[in-house]
Amino acid sequence: LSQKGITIWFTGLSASGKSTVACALEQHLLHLHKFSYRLDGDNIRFGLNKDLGFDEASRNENIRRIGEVSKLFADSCCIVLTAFISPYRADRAVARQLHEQAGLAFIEVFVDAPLSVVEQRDPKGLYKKARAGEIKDFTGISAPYEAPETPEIHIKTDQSDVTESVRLITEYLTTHSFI
Ligand code: GGZ
Repeated sequence: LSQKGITIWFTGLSASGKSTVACALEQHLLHLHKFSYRLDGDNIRFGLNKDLGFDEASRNENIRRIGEVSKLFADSCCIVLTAFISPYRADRAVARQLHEQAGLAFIEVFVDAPLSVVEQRDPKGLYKKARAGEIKDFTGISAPYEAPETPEIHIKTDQSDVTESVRLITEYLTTHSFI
C-alpha cells in the first residue's frame, strides 16, 4: 500500500445520518479498491466499549478509546471511518492530536441536521423516549452536543442526499490527494 492511512471522523446528533453516509462512503471506497474500515456503535459499543454508558465521563472514555483504535488502523494504511456522536469538542480535539502527532490526517466531517429534523426522523423512537424522560443524558435533549467550529467537511443531511454527501467527501479526498 503506497498511500498513508487517514481517519475520517463523522460527528453529529443521533439520526443525523453518520452511519448512513459512512456506510455509503465505505461502499464507494471498496469499489475504488481502497482499504477501508468502519468503526461504529455496533462493533465498538457492543465489544471493546461495552463497559461504558452515556454519562459525560463514559462518553469521554468511549471517544478516547475510539481515537486510539482509529489511529492504529490509520497507521496500518487504512482509511478509517468512525461514526459516533462524539459530542464534546475537547474529546474530538484529543483524537485529532493523536493522529496529527503520528503524521496521520484527521478529517472531521460534521453531519449536520437540525434537532427538529432528527427528532422528526426518530428511527428508533429514542428522541420520544428521551422527551418522556425514559432515557436520561440524551444528546440534544438532556445532554450537550458541541458542534464543530472548523470541520474539514460540513454536510447538511436535511438538504443533500446520501449520494451528494458521499460525492462531497470524495471530492475533498481527491483534492487533497488522499485517494
Ligand atoms: C445519545 C444514545 C443514548 C444517549 C443510547 N444519548 O441513533 P443511535 O442510538 O443508533 O446512536 C446513538 C448511540 C450513540 O452512541 P455513541 O457511541 O455514538 O455516543 S457518544 O459518541 O456520545 O459516546 C443512540 C444510542 O447510542 N444511545 N443512549 N443517552 N445516544
